[in-house]
Amino acid sequence: MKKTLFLLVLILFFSNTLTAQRLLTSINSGWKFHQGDIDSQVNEINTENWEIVNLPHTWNVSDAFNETRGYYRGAGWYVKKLSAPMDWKGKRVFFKFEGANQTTELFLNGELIGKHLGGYTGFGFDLSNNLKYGEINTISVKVDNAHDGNIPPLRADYTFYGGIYRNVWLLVAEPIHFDLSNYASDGVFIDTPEVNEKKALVTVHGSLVNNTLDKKTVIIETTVIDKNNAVVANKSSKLVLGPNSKSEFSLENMEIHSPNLWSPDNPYLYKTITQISEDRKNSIILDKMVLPMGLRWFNFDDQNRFCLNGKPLKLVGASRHQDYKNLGNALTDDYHYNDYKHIKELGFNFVRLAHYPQAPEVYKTCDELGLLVWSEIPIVSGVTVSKEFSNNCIEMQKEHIRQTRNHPSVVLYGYMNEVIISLQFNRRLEEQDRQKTVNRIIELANQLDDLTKAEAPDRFTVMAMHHNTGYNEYGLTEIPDVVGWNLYFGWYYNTIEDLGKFLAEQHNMYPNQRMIVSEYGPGTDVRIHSTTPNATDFSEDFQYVMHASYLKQMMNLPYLAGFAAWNYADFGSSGRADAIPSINQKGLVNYDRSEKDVCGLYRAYFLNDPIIYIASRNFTLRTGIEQDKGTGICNDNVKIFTNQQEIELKLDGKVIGKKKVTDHEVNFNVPFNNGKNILTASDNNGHSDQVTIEYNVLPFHLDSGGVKDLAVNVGSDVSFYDPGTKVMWIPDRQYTEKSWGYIGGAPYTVQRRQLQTGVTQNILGTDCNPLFQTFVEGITGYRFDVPDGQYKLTLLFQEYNDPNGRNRLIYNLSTDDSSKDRKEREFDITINGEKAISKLNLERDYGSLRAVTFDFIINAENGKGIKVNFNPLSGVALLSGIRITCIP
Ligand code: GCB
Repeated sequence: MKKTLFLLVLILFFSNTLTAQRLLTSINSGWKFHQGDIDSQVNEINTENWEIVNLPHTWNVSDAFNETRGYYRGAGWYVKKLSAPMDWKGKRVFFKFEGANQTTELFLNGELIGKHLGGYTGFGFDLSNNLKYGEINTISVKVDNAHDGNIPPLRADYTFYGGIYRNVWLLVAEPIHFDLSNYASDGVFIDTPEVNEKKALVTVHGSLVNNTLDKKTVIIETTVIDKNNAVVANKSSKLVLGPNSKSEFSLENMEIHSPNLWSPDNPYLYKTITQISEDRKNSIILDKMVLPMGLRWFNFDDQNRFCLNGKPLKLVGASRHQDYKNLGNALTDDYHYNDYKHIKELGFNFVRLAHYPQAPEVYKTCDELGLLVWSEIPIVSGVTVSKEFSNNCIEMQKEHIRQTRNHPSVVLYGYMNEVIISLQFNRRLEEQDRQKTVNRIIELANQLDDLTKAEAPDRFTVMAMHHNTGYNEYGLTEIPDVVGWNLYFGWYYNTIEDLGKFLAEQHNMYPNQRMIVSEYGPGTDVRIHSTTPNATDFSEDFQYVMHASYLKQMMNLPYLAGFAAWNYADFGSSGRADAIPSINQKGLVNYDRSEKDVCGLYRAYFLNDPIIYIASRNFTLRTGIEQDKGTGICNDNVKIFTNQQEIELKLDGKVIGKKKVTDHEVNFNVPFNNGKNILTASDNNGHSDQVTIEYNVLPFHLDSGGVKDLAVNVGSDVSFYDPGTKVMWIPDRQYTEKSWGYIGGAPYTVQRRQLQTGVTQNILGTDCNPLFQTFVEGITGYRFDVPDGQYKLTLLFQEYNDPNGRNRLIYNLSTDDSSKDRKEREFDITINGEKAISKLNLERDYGSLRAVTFDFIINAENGKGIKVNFNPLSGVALLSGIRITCIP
């Protein structure tokens, strides 16, 4: 028996030498590219002055992030020469695109070969009938990312980068081959109709194409091998293929005993090798498809829990967008791989590929690493009531499923995200139209659900919904197998604790509903820290608070099948004006994948290896005010995330305390000294973590001297660190004697869904939005009671009145009308009694929403310190930031 197995393996491996088979080559390098449409016939394009680019490529790498609103959405052309050798004649030659956004037309030697709609699924064009063999051919590809009301997504909180942003492949197959025209799928499908600990049944099916003019008899054979290359199942059958025909095949119920089950802890992959050969002795292999296969089964139990291989498994994960700092969405495979590897390293077992099908590498990686996948098509925020739109959605879902269903990692297929949100925010819509749209959404959801179940009967369907009663009222929650709730309690609305209440209510109303929290998390900027974190301040501290509470609540709800944090990484969203413009900052990691401290919390929750993590990696330079005069010590909180029971903290080798851990977190009040402070946290088993914090302890009173640089984030209670200049802008305060602070006025706040400090508009001319977005309005003075000497004084301003209104993003859920009806302001500034600026009118002189900075060299004399006065001539004065540096 062993001998036969060995022989089979040998045959399989050496069979390569006996094959004709397909050629698969990437065609990524050296494309000629032109942004814009062309004004000539396609066969007359002159590419002489075109740029040369490599794929993956997008044309929106910079303009989606610059200060001008919007980004290029239109046509772009790519041209490439292709030499087609004579021996390709009679074979099938395909160009396969893994994805291009969003409509793609391919021309061969000037002739249109095909068009594909949709930016996130793969597609292929058959060039065989039009190629000039033995000659150089010209491939011209027009890609267009202009808005198209009939192609989803219509509107969403992410940037729709245009271009051929995924790999392109040339595929040359023998005249007899696996079907290449089945929605750009493998053409070979693996089903596992039965899997349990004792046995698995595997069925491999698909279609064969005979492009010859002859009737052919072929053998189709599948061999399943394990990781040691041992054959564990094999089946073959003979097929007679008519001339120029397509025939289906199915090799059913191959039995594998005691299968090695695939799971996040054991992502064991078998290989299925399916090949076509002619039915004669020593025949060569005509086509061969090697596909990884994972054997597992999953379901939801009667308590709505997700179960894998018979055991409940809470789905803990994150969503991920496919873009990256300075690359847009044009990522090579390694970037995709690294992201999912990182996600796995954070302790997750689940990913939501929001909001669209991702690159083939992603599914492959998830199979290999053991990440359970929710994959979806991008019907985001709304639909167009048109036949074309619905048809495009249906085609997209078919492509999506056929291209990904062989991946064992995929357990959930989704088709809509917050699909009624546009209705909620479109108050002008007539009732009749609203109803029409709702009806269409329901109809389309049902169609897509049926389609998904028909295409992938062994997966569950899912839809992501936002906090809105409409989903229950319209019956949308009853269509998919699983309801995903995108919930931002404590960020966009209500309080953090309302999360659990909402889920409990929903569970009481619909006790059989399977639920996943499919999004949650606050916007977070690692430059911002706060000792009083609150919603909308973008501090890392608020990110811990919100994630910690959500985690605790979600882990304690047994009927909640799982959750996915929004988002694994910060991502491009050109309409946003958060702390970093054009970026949605809800990531657990930054846009360049450097970690935010909250990653430590997830590791502590979900990894088994000992984790001790001092949450201060992005806050190692701190500034604070001496607690009591003359002590030189500043008490500050330090948070530690851990999966250990008890943690001891030392400062410079001296024990600060030892504390029991609750909910994976422990806090210490640390008496920091001016200068370097070494913190060491350890458990009782010798595991530890160490961080050095450079503390700048400011004296209780300024008049005693010693302050060289004092920068204040005026109108804000958060500190802002500018990594460019390395300046720490500390929280503001009202003036008290011998110290510093503002006089008159108040920090600007606006009541949106939450009370927000500052404006949520992009500030031009700076990388430091948070510094300028917050300010004191109505300010009359600012004082620093510093000793005599020469100083540089810097004043920071911006005018928030935007006469053109602003492009509101629905996800900001903001009702900011602060710019309405405000009088133009004009004010004088005096410094130590001397007029420094006359009639400053920011709007008139600089325009609104622009960072304006003034430096002054001044003297503090006669113990009077520095006094800045703001004297309004019209309206009230404001100030965004102030800094003094001592000139030695
Ligand atoms: C949502 C959307 C997602 C947004 C997110 C946010 O509910 O589904 O696309 O990016 O909120 O950050 O507001």
